[in-house]
Amino acid sequence: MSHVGLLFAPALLFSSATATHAQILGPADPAHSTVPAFIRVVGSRQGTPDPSGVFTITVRDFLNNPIAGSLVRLEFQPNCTDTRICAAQANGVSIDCPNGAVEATTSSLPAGQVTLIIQGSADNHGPMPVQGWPGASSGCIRVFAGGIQIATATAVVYDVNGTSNLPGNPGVNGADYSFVWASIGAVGGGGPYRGRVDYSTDGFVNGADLSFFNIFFLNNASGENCLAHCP
Ligand SMILES: [Ca+2]
Ligand SMILES: [Ca+2]
Repeated sequence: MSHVGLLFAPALLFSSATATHAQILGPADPAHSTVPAFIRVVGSRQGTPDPSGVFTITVRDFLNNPIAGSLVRLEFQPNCTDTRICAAQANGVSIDCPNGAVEATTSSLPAGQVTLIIQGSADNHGPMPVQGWPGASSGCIRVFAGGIQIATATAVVYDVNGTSNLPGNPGVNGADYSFVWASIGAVGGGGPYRGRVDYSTDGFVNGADLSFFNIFFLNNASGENCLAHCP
């Protein structure tokens, strides 16, 4: 019996060490995880998501160890009141449409990272109020990893009238330019900050944002967008 006990002892030790290691790798720590402060919600061209919308989230624990296999969830609703994500997203991005959220899992190589592009629109259309169309300020996207909120991010949106898209009506076009121009003018005239038009991602809305939008517009990589959106 004693021989059997000796034979099993190393296996028990290894098992104990593995369990301890697994406990160290979690949970996600907001202070050590990395999330961009601004996330660009874009369209597509010939079915390919606009690469200018790409961003990376890195999930780490309190010892700065990257966590692979962590489920990252970005909740646009209920706080991003003027953003509507597309009902279908690119490969690797799952969608919880009724709750206005997307999900993806961090990889093991590079460890703890997930790289995404999120497609969607804003829902401005019709006559603009003097103060500009209503919408979210900063930090409306809530970002979770493994069920723990690790950050918030501001949603920047280019297809500002996208929920009124019809077949044959492109994503980002001259109509959006006019809407953006008017929105920025409304903020300049005393209206509240709207994250969707902060294209320079500096926390302010002014003429510089129109220049940044123009560069994006001329690049024409979001000239198409989805017709079906989530709530
Ligand atoms: Ca549009
Ligand atoms: Ca800005």
